[in-house]
Amino acid sequence: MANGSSASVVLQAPQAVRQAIQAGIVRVRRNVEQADIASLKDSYGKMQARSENDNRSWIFWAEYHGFNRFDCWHHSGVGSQRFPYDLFLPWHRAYLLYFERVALAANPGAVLPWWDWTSSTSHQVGVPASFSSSQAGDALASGPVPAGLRTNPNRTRRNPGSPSQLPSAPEIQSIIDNPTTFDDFSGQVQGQHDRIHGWTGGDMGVVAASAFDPIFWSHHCMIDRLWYLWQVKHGVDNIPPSYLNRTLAPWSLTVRDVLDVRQLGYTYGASRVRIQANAFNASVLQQTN
Ligand SMILES: [Cu+2]
Repeated sequence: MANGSSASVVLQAPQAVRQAIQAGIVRVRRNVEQADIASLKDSYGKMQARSENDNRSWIFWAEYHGFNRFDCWHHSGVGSQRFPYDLFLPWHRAYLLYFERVALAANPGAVLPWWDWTSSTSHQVGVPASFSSSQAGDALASGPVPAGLRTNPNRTRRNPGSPSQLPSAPEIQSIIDNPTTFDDFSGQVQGQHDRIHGWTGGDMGVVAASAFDPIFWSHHCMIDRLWYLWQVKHGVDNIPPSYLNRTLAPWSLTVRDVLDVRQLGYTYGASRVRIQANAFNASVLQQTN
């Protein structure tokens, strides 16, 4: 497929998502410990094998975050610019959505799984075993880095801390339960997010390189899930109104567009979900197992 035509496939993805929602079915992002790991590995392997000039490649998508485009939002900033608002959560939600469309195109079973670093398994093994194969070039254990970043080693590396230092489930639950503002919640979640990047170490500890590591996507899936859980508890549209029409550059999606994950065609946890077409308010959603 030529690059030009695959670009339009990716950028028109919300149309396909809309059709899936109108059919009454959305995909379910699962815990890494219950996910379809074989499909994910197949998909990531295909993306990693593509040339970095191919807009369906691993490197092309990772480069939105750090080297060499640096479009990501962290702590009220993009690159060296600072703003009086913080799009960390909505920006990464859009980013995961587009990345997942590419992963699903490579293998329809490659729904992004979340890495629950609070689970008892994580507190024993640290980085999930499925992402820690010692086989050279394993598509979940490491990802390729572009020659412009460095040539040796040409794949990502980690240097994780002790599993006992990972956040506890009660610690994270208290952040979700605590009634507070969106900005305060976002700041607290970013603090935990930073902590996991640092704990994982190696390339995950560096903004320029982190998105090339396959565990990045499941770490951010966990972060997106925490926002989802907070929204279920405190309101889907619980965000300053001035945020709603801000665009999540370089994409044309706005903050309003990404508030309701079920509008985006996915949810967390339940095996099957029915949704009323064009529903925006969470109160009209019906979840079935
Ligand atoms: Cu991150």
